[in-house]
Amino acid sequence: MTYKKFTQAHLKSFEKDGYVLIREFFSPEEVALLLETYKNDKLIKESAINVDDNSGLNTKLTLWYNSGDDIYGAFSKSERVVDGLEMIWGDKPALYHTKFMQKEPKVGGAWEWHQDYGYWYDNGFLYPDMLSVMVAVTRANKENGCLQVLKGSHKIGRINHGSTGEQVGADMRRVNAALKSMELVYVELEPGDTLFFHGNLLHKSDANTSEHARFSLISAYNLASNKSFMEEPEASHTPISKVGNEVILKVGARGVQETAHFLNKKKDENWKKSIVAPK
Ligand SMILES: O=C(O)CCC(=O)C(=O)O
Repeated sequence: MTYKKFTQAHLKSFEKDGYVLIREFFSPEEVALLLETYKNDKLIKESAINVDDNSGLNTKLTLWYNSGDDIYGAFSKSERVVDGLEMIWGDKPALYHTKFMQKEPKVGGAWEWHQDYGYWYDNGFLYPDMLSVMVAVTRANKENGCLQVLKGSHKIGRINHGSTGEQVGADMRRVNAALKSMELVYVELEPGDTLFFHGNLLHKSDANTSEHARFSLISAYNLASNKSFMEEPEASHTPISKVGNEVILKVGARGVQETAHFLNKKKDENWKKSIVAPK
């Protein structure tokens, strides 16, 4: 079996635009298995948190540290992803955390303009050598609130982010200025399509007003040498042990492991610093 590869052309796009979209980076078979696993995964559902947006809708996500030997880990540590990260950074990546995003039909909320590094900066990471990889588990389009990105906005550098209650976002004066000159792109994806995006790329998403769920697996990575000067999980600076591309189908429908450290809104005082809270 042959697998898609992250290429020099992908690297060029990532550097220029702050993101690169690779169609069918994961095969229909691999992503169908991921969706099936999620559907039967009691633990991942029980560990989900709800984050309210301004309009009363809420978006559900499960975030965990300590990626295990399950199907989610087989995706986030797969050699095709890690090889891409090594090309981007020229050095060893670490897996910061993994999120399973569950934007349910009609109720899945919006996410305000933000940069992921706008949050992670506050967690003590000195350099913005951090990025996310989003794998579409179901189709993502305008109707179900796909991701929107501002092409090239990673070059602006980090923008201040403000927060009140569960409302968080980038300084809108700067976002509005950027919107005047930068292209807004709706990232419409089919299952298995994968987006690598820079920690300083401005992005947002609208609510899911459609009848169709939008699920995605988003893994956040850090350059392993970019160790936080604050208390962050060991994994955030431990080089990833790559798993072979074939492992996804070999692991089969193994759900999230008990050893995962789930982000818990009630217990983790600083829960908001790891994710971005929607508007
Ligand atoms: O998937 C979405 O709608 C938004 C996700 C996002 O903004 C993030 O993970 O930083």
